[in-house]
Amino acid sequence: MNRPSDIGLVGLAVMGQNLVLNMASRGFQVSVFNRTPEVTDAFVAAHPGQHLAGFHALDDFVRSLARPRKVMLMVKAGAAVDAVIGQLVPLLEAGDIVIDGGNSLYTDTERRDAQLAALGLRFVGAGVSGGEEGARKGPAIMPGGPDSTWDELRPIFEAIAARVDGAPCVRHIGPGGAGHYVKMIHNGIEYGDMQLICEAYSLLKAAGLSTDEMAAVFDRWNEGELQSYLIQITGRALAQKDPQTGLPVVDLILDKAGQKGTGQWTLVNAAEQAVVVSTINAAVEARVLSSQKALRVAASTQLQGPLPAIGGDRAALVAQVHDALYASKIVSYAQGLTLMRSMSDRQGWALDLGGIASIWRGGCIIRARFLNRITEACSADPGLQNLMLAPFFREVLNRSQASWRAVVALAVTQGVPVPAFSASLAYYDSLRTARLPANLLQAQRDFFGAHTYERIDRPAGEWFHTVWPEVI
Ligand code: NBP
Repeated sequence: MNRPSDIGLVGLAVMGQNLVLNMASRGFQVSVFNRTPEVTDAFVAAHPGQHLAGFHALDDFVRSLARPRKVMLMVKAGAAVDAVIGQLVPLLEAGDIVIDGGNSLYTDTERRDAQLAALGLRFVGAGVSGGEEGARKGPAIMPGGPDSTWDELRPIFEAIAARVDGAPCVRHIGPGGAGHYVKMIHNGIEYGDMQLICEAYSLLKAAGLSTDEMAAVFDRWNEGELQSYLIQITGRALAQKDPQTGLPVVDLILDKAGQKGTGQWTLVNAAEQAVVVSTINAAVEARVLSSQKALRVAASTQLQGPLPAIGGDRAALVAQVHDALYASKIVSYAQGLTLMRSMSDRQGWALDLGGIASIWRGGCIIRARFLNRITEACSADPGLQNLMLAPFFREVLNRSQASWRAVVALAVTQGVPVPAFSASLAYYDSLRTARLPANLLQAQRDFFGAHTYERIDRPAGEWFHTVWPEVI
């Protein structure tokens, strides 16, 4: 008989298997269970000599765990999580901990947290980022849930998480659904980063760079301020050749983007709080429009516009696109951080934004050199209202804005869609405009609805109404 297991994991698909192997490789004894028992058997058989114990019956699985029991779920988000919780609850005792490591919607996590707390059980929604490789070699982990669970989970999570400069990429994010919420924002930001990179690619392509030349550009960018996992894999993806045709694989991939919903969830939350996340919004909508391939093909023969063919100095264009990408990325992160701050205030979560940026430096898809700068900016000014006003980022934006404008203007005149570049630039310009045309908007509102307005020559909070001429 094995010693009691340190943790149990339910759900042996790609993420679950790799997390288990990660835990076992750190010396933890892990019990595993999968709805389809053949999967459990095959997994355990494929990894002899590891600290693994497979079970076909959930009660045996639960009995094998050290107390307080820690059961981590890596099953499909949604109904499967509720189904597994329903089966586990009668087998658990007060104080046991259920961890949902999937991409669950944070409101579901809040509901489950309350449901289990009422039964004396502890529930932790933990965002796990980094895909298959991250799960195996070290993900970024964003656990929420009650404070009391952190001491219990910390040794395991710190051991399996990615490390950057010796620090593990995990920290207790906050109570309830805070962990899954922050993972959702991480994914929203990931959508923005990916779309911005695709827009840069689209412009370079329109300027006639070959796929290999673009691969070299991304490789070079990965040596500088844009250094990040997504820039790195973009270079690698562009360089990849199809073995059958010898053509670049990217040229053979259908231009229809998929999505699983975390980007849309971010938009819904932003709308609920009236926080602008225009870059993420543009990224989500770009995926939606990409998926309407048949409509786009039909429209391409009916709606007129220039056929993109960007001439001129290529090296200069590459430098400008670099600046536009970096500046837009800063805007996207500024928006994501603003959204997290707003939610933190609303929920009383006390999110540590600098700390969150620091755990995103390793393991996860958006890992990037510049996250250090976000951590620095947040610690230098904990009350920072907008990342774009932190000295480091303000300086980058000020020095990039001319190139950024040139790139967006060029894209517009050439008919190259750059929704995320242009949404980011519009946010930048709106933020730096001391007097927006909302004076006219207020006049319109007062005209048709007597909504009243404040005046620039009177103290704030005094409201006025004009008797406007009648319109028939
Ligand atoms: P999937 O999301 O594909 O889920 C498959 C697992 O869920 C299998 O173990 C399956 O068991 C189990 N399952 C299902 Br489906 N319905 C069940 C039910 N009613 N009762 C019990 N088990 C059930 O796996 P994944 O791709 O490894 O992802 C796991 C979680 O991690 C998801 O929430 C995902 O969004 C998240 N995530 C994934 C990635 C990634 O790169 N894949 C990255 C980060 C986070 P079966 O074998 O019996 O069908």
